[in-house]
Amino acid sequence: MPTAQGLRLVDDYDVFNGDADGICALHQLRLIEPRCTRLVTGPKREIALLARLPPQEAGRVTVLDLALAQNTQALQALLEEGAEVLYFDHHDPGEVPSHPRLTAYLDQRPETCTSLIVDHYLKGRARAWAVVGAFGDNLDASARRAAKPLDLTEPDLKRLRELGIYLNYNGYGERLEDLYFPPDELYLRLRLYADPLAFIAEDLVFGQLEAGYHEDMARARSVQPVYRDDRCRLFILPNAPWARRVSGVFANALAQADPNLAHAILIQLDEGFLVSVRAPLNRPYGAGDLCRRFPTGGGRAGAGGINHLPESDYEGFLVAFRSAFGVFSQAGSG
Ligand SMILES: [Mn+2]
Repeated sequence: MPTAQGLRLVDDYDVFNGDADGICALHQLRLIEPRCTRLVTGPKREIALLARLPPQEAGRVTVLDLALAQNTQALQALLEEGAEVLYFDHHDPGEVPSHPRLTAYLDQRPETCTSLIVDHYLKGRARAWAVVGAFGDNLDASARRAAKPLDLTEPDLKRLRELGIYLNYNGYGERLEDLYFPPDELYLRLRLYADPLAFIAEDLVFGQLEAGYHEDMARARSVQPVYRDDRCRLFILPNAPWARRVSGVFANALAQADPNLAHAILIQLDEGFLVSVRAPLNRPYGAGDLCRRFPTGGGRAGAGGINHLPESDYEGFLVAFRSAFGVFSQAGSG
């Protein structure tokens, strides 16, 4: 429903990353501050979502879990046309525009995520969903810390962790057709639940994602690394929807199983590769920096990705990955 803002007819928008962290962050916010909005989202890798808004028709815009650096121009355009923007994120923001109508809660520390930033903003009033979002971003220690005051049993905590992983799993894939559920549909379904445990018990989403996750993970686990040393491993997955869906959660699972190792997961595309990098969980630095050395790369300290690594850059990437994390890397010898 458009509302009048001054003399403009505008809509309010919620713009969010289609992974667990983005979806849970929005859900927490709207549980406590309900608002009728248009939803803009996509697969996890679609980051530049602000450009989809019509600047002249945007009123209050809330942005969650999307790197500001990849949205700067669109953000400027929105602000110039009169939009009021509230921004929550934990990725590298680049240069943050200073504007009276922009309020930004940005925190790049590797132990936090957008759901936890929103949780802080809401003073913990939708905490259980923040826990799910943090588990989804593979931040187990932070999620467990946030869950302390909820006094959950270990089995319930484990279910919240699984929900985070499955929601995150659903967000991967290069295109919407790879996903089990479009992220906006997923959000609309979990929006009915203040308690994630009730969602798990009542909505069929959990069971469907659980089955898909285990099937895809079993396939991924049968793949052998093409490069390995004592500090890092590199896997190449085939050009298939299951591989695109599972790559991110597979990387997270590998990182948790061997927290001292760095991992790179490459998915074969028609030409080149889609890349996910995870720094060692015990030393969560350098992943984003490594990925940014390639034209379509980005990310944060602990986790990064390259949307398209041309075949001809493969050797260069392997060298860069090994020197960032491998046996002969500086960090490795230090
Ligand atoms: Mn996130």
